[in-house]
Amino acid sequence: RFQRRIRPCRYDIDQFTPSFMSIFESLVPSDEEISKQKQLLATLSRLINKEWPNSKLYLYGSCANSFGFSNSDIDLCLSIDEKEMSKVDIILKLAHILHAGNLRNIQALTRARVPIVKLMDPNTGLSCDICVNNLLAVVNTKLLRDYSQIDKRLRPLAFIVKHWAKSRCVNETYQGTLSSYAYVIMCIHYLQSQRILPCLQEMEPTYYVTVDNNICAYFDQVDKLNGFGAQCKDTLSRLLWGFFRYWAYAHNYTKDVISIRTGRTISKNMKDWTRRIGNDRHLICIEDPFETSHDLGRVVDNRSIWALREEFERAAEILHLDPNPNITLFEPY
Ligand code: 3AT
Ligand code: MG
Repeated sequence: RFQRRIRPCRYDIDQFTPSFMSIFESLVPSDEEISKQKQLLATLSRLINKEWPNSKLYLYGSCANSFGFSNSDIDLCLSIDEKEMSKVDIILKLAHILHAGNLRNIQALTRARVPIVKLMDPNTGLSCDICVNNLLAVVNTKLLRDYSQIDKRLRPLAFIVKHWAKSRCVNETYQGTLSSYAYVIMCIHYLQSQRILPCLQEMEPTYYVTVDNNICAYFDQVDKLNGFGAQCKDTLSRLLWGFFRYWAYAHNYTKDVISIRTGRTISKNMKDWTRRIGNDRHLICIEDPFETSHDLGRVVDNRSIWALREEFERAAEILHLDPNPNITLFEPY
């Protein structure tokens, strides 16, 4: 059913690039919003450092990886070395510290898979989640941001894909579809396959950290890679079409794992991701770049895999045939 369709190619696809670019521009946060985020980070750091002078607060996720929409919540991570305290105790104490500052709606969610404190800052109007010692997320945030600086087509591509996923309700991990983080990795993989992006983890490392026994090393002097993808002249709309065609017709769901760590696909066999183990079904396999035993597609189940693949196919068809792909692609599900 997902056989490759042989059709004449569409010659006018590039004409839609300006309209996709304006959608991208409408989603990007303003400078004012970014300075509010920094202000909130400074306020909270000051408050927390009074109590824990050796701790450090990091921005991570979409507000720091360059793939964040305007008005999204802020993700923060508190790095702290408190051997005597459990994560839950740290969360509870953190909530207590924040109560003493002028912050609102403070909630400590200690039973969540990743325990967090939620809060709202009345000065900036921003809401945020603070987790504790989740440093891999801080490092993968940096990797994504570094990739976005190499070729200026990655950011708009990932924004449009995220916007499509949100409009079509396939960006909901609790319903078996993929996280924003997974979609950005899928975009990086596609651009690596088109030689628009290099594979930073295969190059001589200039950045090196170890987090919870995971070695995170890669070439991070991305200013030296300017012009890397210049050979390929594909515009945004052509890349979008290629991205969806890849996930609709070209990816081998039975055998392959996408891996931006290696810059190619690797076999499910090699990772022993061929059977269901517990809740990990491995129906669409997306290797985390640092936590390599982690399949970002593990949330996908027998039902949602078909919903996802139908959406990839719909998107590919729209980009192929629809007279107004810049509108139809995002029609609410
Ligand atoms: P939105 O704009 O909020 O949709 P986001 O970039 O904040 O997107 P997520 O909410 O998916 O993305 O994730 C927030 C960050 O948490 C991104 C990444 O640094 C980390 N992260 C998310 N999912 C995983 C995962 N499965 N494994 C490791 N890190 C993850
Ligand atoms: Mg988020």
